[in-house]
Amino acid sequence: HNPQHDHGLAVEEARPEIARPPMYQVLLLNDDYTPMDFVVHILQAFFGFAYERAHEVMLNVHLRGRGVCGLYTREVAETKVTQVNEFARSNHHPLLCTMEKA
Ligand code: TYC
Repeated sequence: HNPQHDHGLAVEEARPEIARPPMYQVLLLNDDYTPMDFVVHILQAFFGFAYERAHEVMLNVHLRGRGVCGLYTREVAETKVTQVNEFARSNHHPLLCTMEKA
């Protein structure tokens, strides 16, 4: 009831901590055909990297085979993966975007 009318007894409700949600890494996979400039554009448009950092991340994927583009909750990660793969396909590139639990 109204805490103003309580006297001497605890008035604070328990406030259980909300668990942090599981996080997912969104990854780009290398391939031999997708143009480097297209991957740089993806990293800027979908993952918020500035041009110079996007170029570094692209080169890292090119050289190492795969690379992390960002860390998101499950639904946001799923949306990124779907949007990137649809955008790549609509531009006739084989680029693959995937996600993994962090
Ligand atoms: N390997 C591609 C090329 O040489 C470039 C590339 C980079 C492709 C990153 C995909 O996720 C990728 N044109």
